[in-house]
Amino acid sequence: MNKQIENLICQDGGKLVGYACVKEIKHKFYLAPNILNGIDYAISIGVALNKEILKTNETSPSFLYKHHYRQVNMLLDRIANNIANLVISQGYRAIPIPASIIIDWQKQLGHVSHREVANLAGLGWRGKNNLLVNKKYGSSIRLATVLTDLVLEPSAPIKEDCGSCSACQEFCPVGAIKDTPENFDRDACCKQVKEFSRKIGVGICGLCLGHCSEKGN
Ligand code: B12
Repeated sequence: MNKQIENLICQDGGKLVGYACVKEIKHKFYLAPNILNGIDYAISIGVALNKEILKTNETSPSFLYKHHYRQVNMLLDRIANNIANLVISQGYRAIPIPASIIIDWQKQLGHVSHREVANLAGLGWRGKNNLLVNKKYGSSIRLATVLTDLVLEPSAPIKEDCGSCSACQEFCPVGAIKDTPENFDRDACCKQVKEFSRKIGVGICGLCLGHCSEKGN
């Protein structure tokens, strides 16, 4: 089954895949317990962002990036849906979690933290910029998750961190990136995203993501 999952992800344009047991973190998911009953595993999927497009985010997010962001979200949702259908066709349950839906605007929460699942599934580590950082692509990746009752052998977690690299830090317009991910200033980041939305009509940022080393697709 793993091979079939990986082939399908690859065929659809996904670059990263990992498996995790989410039993210990599923109480944090924004889904009713009856829906999560028996659902203890997750497939984490990563799609790499286009390096050249990220370069257009010099001091503010570009319209090219805004379009790319939407397209990659659509791609991730399609991949997650296709994977869920594959798993369901084998007699299991599967729930594709959308790449980028906020269901609690006050607390800024999605159904599931894709970053936390991806971290458990060995896709990367938690960077200083509070993003999931992958060894090959840096943080220039977007993520989706498929929850399932199919028992999957968990991938080995990556025991690394950003070390002395702080390449992203100087590009954050509001200084939200500190020396540890725990100290990341989420409120300042949120405020800046709203500011970009008001000023230039692009309600995302992505400067820290594109300046995570020179990695990317
Ligand atoms: C709401 C939201 C935002 C809000 C608030 C973010 C927030 N809550 O931190 C705003 C608008 C500010 C925002 C900004 C951005 N976002 Co955003 N956002 C989301 C969204 C939709 C929900 C986040 C959520 O539910 N958080 C709930 C809390 C509990 O989880 P958490 O924030 O992931 O992590 C906390 C805990 O889980 C814990 N933790 C425990 N273990 C681990 C392990 C790791 C690896 C991490 C990072 C954390 C962590 O620490 C964190 C506390 O700060 C997710 C999609 C999703 N469903 O995951 C995308 C998502 C997190 N965003 C993403 C991105 C790329 C961005 C931006 C770069 C903008 C952009 N789109 O270009 C910026 C950068 C922000 C930053 N440096 O952290 C990507 C991250 C990809 C990656 N490589 O990590 C996601 C996963 C979307 C996706 N489908 O790929 N975002």
